[in-house]
Amino acid sequence: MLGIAYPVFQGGMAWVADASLAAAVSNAGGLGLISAINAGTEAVRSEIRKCREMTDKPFGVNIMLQAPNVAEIAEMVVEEGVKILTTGAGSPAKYMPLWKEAGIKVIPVVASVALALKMQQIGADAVVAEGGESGGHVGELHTMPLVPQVVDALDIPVVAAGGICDGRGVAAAFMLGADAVQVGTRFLVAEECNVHQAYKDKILRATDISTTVTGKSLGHPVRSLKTPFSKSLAKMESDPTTSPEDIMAFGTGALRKAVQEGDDNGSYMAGECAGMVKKAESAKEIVEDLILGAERVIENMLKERMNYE
Ligand code: TUI
Repeated sequence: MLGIAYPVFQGGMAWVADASLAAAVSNAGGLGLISAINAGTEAVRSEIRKCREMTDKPFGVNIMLQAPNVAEIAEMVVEEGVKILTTGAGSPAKYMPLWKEAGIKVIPVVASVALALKMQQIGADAVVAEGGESGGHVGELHTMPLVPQVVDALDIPVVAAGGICDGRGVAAAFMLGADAVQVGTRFLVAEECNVHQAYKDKILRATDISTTVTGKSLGHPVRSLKTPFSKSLAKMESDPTTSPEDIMAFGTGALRKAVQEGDDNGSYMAGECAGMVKKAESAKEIVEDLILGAERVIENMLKERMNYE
């Protein structure tokens, strides 16, 4: 459907996923995605043009639907001839006619069966079913129960996301019925990923219990690394004298500060599998490890687990 060699999407991580990372993943045979949350519509336009110079392979753009300039971005991607879109943090229903008219493959990220069904009904080409193991804005369900329920409910392809970080996770996603996977956290440390070195170091040092979810009280649950910032945020949320506006103000701009400045008062969004990310590699090495690792465990499974000769 998308013209990619391997069923691996790179997450369209806000402030992180630029032309450099997206082109590297697409050149490796996966689907690179540029995040449209960035320094404005024109900056995203220029990343799209840059990416096109860096790869002749398919790539896409991720649109975060709560972005203030989302209507402008929705038009801009059509003008730029973008062929593949993913969306997150809401329903893209309003923009569907425009994008379908332009022949764009639209792949919304969903966190429930209800939204997945609605997306299929309004013409989505596939969905990404994202579990709460993911970094960033998360839903309530987790990958293991979410993916098979979405697969059973839909006729269109399903991409599994949330907690997938190596070949075992890719194989597990296929076992759940997914047609492809989306991986974010592991690409944070890719050589072609332009986040601040302090961000990469925090991911490389993370353990299994290094992430936490804040923002539930605001209706914006976000998974990030435990830092002084996340602890302050959690404390504000449990303090009845702190208003939601104060908490919002405290969180505003925190992701950008982490990504660009490596600031300790930033929000280091990351998935639960941060503890499995042990070394910096090229995007190509990551894509190959995901695919070859999956092949290896799938091939050995019947022999090792089911006593087949
Ligand atoms: O969107 C994401 N992950 C994100 S967006 C983001 S940007 C941000 N920046 C600062 C603060 C907070 C966020 C960081 N990470 N993932 C896709 C995703 N979409 N996960 C869950 C959902 C979702 C949840 C509910 C999609 C739709 C939905 O339904 C609500 C509705 O409107 O029906």
